[in-house]
Amino acid sequence: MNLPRLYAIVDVSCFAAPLRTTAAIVDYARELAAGGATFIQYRNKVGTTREMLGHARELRLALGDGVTLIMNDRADICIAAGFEGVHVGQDDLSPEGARTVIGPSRVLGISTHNLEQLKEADAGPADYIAYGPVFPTSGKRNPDPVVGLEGIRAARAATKKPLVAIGGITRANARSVIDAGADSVAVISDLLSSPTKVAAEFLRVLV
Ligand code: TZP
Ligand code: MG
Repeated sequence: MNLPRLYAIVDVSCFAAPLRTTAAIVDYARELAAGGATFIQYRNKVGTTREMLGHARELRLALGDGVTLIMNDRADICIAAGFEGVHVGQDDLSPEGARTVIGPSRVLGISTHNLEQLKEADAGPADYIAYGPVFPTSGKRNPDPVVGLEGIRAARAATKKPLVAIGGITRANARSVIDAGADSVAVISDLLSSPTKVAAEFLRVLV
């Protein structure tokens, strides 16, 4: 698979309670797509399964074929909403379990936070491997230790699978992360202020 340079994450935690509507979440994703984002993850650590499926179905309806949608954590909701893939972490379904649920054709990604986890993921069925946090982040509760650009270089040396860097990535540091060997940068916070404009800026600095 060929990952685009920007992997935009729509994190429902970033939408405060009265604004946490399906319409707001769909609009935000549309704005990302308008800026050129073609690979978008839906991440919901705060809502119910019903809410997740409701948001996900609307996202799939609203965004055209040009956008690949990845469901965080939940292979079942990925299938139910017609998403193109699922992203699992170290505490979710194993990559093998997730692959069993989604089948051979959908995209499978996994988060890893140290070289041991990365090597294990490299030997498994994931299509791409995320590694981080690269920099300090507020996008995750209890984040693992920061791996730095040195960590990305080490991860690059340890896998030939597409490598996604995550954690604290901004327009200002994204180029350095790609130069260290990542294929793509996953971003939550830096996109929030102005999704269309910022997504386009990421893609401009990452050509
Ligand atoms: N995994 C490692 S860091 C992170 C996740 C989900 C959050 C990234 O968010 P931000 O705001 O781009 O640092
Ligand atoms: Mg997870």
